[in-house]
Amino acid sequence: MKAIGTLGFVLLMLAGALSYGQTSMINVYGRNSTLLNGKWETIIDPFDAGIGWRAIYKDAKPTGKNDFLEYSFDENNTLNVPGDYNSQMPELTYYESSVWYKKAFNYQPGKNERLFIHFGAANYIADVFLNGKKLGRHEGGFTPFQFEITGLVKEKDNAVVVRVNNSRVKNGIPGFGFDWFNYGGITRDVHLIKTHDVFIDDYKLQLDPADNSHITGYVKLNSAVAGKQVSVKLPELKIDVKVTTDGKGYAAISLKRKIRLWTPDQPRLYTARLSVDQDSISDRIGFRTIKVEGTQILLNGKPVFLRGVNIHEEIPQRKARAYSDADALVLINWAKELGCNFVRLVHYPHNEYTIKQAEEKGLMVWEEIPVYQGIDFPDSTVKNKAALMLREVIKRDKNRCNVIFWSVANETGPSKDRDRTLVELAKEAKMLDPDRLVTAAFNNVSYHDGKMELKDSVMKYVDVIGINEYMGWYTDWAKDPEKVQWLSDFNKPMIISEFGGESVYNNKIDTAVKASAWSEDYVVNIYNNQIKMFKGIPFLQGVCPWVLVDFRSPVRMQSTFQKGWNRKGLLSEQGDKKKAWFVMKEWYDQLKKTNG
Ligand code: GCB
Repeated sequence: MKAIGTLGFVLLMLAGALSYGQTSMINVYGRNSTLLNGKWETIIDPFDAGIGWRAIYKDAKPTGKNDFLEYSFDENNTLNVPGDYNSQMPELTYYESSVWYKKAFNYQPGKNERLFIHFGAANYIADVFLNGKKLGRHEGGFTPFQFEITGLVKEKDNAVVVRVNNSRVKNGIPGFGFDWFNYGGITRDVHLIKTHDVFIDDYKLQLDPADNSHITGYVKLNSAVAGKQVSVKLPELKIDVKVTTDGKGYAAISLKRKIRLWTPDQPRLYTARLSVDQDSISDRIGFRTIKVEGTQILLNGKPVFLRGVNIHEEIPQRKARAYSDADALVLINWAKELGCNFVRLVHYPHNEYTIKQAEEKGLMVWEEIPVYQGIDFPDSTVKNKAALMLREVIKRDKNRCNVIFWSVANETGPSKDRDRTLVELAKEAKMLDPDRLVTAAFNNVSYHDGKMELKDSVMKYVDVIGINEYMGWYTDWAKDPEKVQWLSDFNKPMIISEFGGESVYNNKIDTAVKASAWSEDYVVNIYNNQIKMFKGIPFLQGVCPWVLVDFRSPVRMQSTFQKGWNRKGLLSEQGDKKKAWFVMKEWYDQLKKTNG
């Protein structure tokens, strides 16, 4: 493993002190695991009264006739896991507080077996208990965590109790305010993972950035045992080798093969199987390189233009957070239909199904941590929380070859504390994953006399600059779009990571009512103008319309058109294609023809 620098070490230590959940082992879906999904019994606790003397986590039962317990889990009050709680009961629609969950399970331990409980994500703070004992806490709504429960678990009637609280917190990531729906609950799969004493905690397999026929990487065991033989097999490449761990339980992998590279047109993946003793893990791995050279982005050594779209993790027709493979398919298929080769998954790490569907279908991915507008940068805990999330998502997804960017922020206003935090996060991402690109979405271009100037000292520290600009919507054009001149001192690729405008599906221009706002034609005009402008930006290497589909947002309170929805979707909340969809699709189809 690459040595971690002092900064990394300090961040890891501090982050460890904040979150008592263990960082999740990699690739739960490729392990010996069972799902603990389904109906969980629940208690709704708006005042957080269950943590004090009521001690809901003890899951107590009345001991006699005069024992009037003021709570009880029971089979008549259940919620589905995975799934946000807001969409499951009308009275929870705008709920932002605690819900207690309980699931009973039995377990037959095997010899030398270890057991872990693993949560794909719970928004925002989760406190986890097993049989009345606290296992720990995890903060952050979009990254995985786990607890070892070997030795605590019984053969019968185990009760895992989780308090999930989705209150927005000032020093949270994200902070108090954000433009999406605050779905709370156990929003992703829960697994029980069985391992043996020694198991593979982490691994990486990738292409050497300097040599397309060289697979490099490592395997890392859960414990620092030397001399363990780890088998690495990729049958389609006729790889069947053994590597031996050093005193840190780490073994490097280095193999020469002729490989068919992963590309958006031919997203080739290879089955990989790693094992040590009786413990094994399987994955599907793709190989590609991603680099920046001057103002170009090179995929497998060739310049690529990113035809993207922004996606939130929501199924609008269900007014719910997306959580399953079927949900992932809906979102990813829409992006494919639009002609994309790239998706920006905003503004937080999405579930693994989505990343994998994108990988299989040939979509490159921008992953982001929720360092969003309104973050409380002066609070000293904020940087550590953000660093921990970054570490959790990089650990989880570093083998997904379609992930090309780690984004450390979206639209944060410059200040000493912000600058320091973002620079450290960018360095941290590079240190943890040196061969991927680091980016961030900035919104502070200065527009004057028809000139757009990239201005943010942090731009120096990212590989690719993302710019969110809303010309024609939040900002006036002031000049013909094709004449807008973009200026950058950075000699780096730029992506327009957001642009667009709001319209209601089928809303025709009504000039009698104010201007022509909220109409589809108004937004078509924005898109046409944007495309005219894009054609003249020399260092532009990709665009991402905001946003694939209308999404729920409590801050969108306009009562005739928005009604609680951000209407900048290319699709309506029912999936109807708005006119702007066709503008984008036509341009993307042309680009594909000319650029491949
Ligand atoms: C932005 C934000 C995005 C918002 C969007 C909007 O710049 O990054 O989260 O939803 O603008 O619609 O205003």
